[in-house]
Amino acid sequence: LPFSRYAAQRLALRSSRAYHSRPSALNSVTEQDLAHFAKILPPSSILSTLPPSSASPDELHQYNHDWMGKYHGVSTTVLKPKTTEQVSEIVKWCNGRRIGIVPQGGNTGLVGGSVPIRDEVILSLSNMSKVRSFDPVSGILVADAGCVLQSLTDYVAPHNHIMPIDLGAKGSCQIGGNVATNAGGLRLLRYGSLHGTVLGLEVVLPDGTILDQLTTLRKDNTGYDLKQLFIGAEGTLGVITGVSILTPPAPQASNNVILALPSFKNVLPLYEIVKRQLSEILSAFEYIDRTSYDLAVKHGQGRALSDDEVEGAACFVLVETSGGRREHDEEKLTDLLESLLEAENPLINTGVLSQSPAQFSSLWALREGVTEALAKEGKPYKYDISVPLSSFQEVVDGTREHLRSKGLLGDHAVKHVVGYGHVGDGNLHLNVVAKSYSPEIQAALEPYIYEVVASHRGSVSAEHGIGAMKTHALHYSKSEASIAWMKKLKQLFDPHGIMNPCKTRGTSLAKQVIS
Ligand code: FAD
Ligand code: 2HG
Ligand code: ZN
Repeated sequence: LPFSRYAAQRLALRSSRAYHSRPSALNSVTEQDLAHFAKILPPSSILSTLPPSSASPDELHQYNHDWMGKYHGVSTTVLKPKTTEQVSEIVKWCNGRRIGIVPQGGNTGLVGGSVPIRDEVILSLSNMSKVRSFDPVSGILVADAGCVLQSLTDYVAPHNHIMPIDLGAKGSCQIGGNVATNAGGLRLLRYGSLHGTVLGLEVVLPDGTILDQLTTLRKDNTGYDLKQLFIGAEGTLGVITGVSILTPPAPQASNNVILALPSFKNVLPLYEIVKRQLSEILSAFEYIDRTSYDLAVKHGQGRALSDDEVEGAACFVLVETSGGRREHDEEKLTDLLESLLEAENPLINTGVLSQSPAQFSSLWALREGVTEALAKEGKPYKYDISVPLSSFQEVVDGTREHLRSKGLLGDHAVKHVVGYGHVGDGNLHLNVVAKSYSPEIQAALEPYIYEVVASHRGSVSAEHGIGAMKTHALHYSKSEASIAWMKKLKQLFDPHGIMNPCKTRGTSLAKQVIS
């Protein structure tokens, strides 16, 4: 569709939406509720500002505020169950009393989905952190949802396995949170999405029913694959309490190289060559523009390349190989580098090959550390979008020019507009780093960016989800029929709207919590 018609259709949809359950229909936690929770959980698993607990609001701060400091809730009560049965009892009670629940993992989500809109109960999974079983032959791991991703990586490592997912937040995010957001991360190119690697889930439904789908079977075609509904549902359909996941064998050899490019135009032809030459050993192809690189270095993420190496670089690509034989992989990578550098019109200025495990990690840190660097530089507005690869740069430059035209570019307002991301997955992270969050910048960015995405028939959320941030933007990427069926499913699973209210298909209320 030409953009104007497409946008007009979308706008019409927007005004026609009605929601089943509004947060105002939900109740606040009372002292009586707390007394009931005390029958389910020991005192050490309840944190509440209500009597008799009387914790200070400071003690609840880390649960009420998100990783970016952009979304804020005012929950009075955090519950930390240890067992699935306890989760079930809590959820059943909240359903009967119409109390909203926000499931919370590591609280590293980037769309405001993990913190309350108002004063919903926060159900933290962090006390559910046991590995239930691991089969070193099949590589199938069954774990509590609250296991931290890094701890699972460490658990399977001695068995020569790795987790199929890896991301910068691995030290804090939990496997349940990863599944709830269908997190993508740095290994998706090689191992695919969690829709493929998750074999089974245990979920507590909004009425307290424990849905045991924790199978360890690779193949099971007995009817609907219900677990898929909870992967990426962002806690709006139930609480994930257990995860069965296929862990791949650890590669025998991993190498990486960072390539400096004179222009973004060279990224796509480079990707084609790299795919062709490295074929089965290519495991990541990640992009960072020059400003992202400079900010990563400025804020201590990874070791800077030398002045010669970065001279004239407009952007960088990090290529990783994972294979079965070190000499074979190194030879392939060296051949690739040689052919790139010796080409008549080289696509790259230079390439830096890691020579040790420390250098390997340091090169990765330049890419993985961008998110943290941007948070140190200012207040980031994050747009994780799917658009055609060829448009990555145009979208970043267009946004910068748009902000300039509004007089918002400069140290007083927007300091940087940067692009980085997962080229191999067609996923651009467009970040706008501001001095502070402000209504003027927000109004300049939205719906501008969503309209650009819609004009490319792209996705407003490639991997981080909808959360509280994009509830009003779903229609830019989903058809009216899709949204209608999402609503029907939500109504079916959660007729009282207690599970993560106002998220994913929420109300404009969600916008008001942005500071
Ligand atoms: P939370 O932030 O606690 O919650 C996220 C959502 O899931 C919320 O809606 C919450 O209600 C729901 N939820 C959490 N646990 C459960 C549960 N057990 N049952 C039901 N619902 C639940 N994301 C990517 O996709 N790729 C990346 O590469 C990536 N890199 C990141 C790097 C950094 C430095 C940071 C800070 C974030 C990054 N993220 C990335 C975003 C975030 O880490 C992921 O979305 C992660 O999967 C969230 O896990 P969590 O345990 O922190 O979940
Ligand atoms: C990444 O790919 C994460 O590094 C975070 O998805 C992206 O900071 C972001 O916007
Ligand atoms: Zn990402």
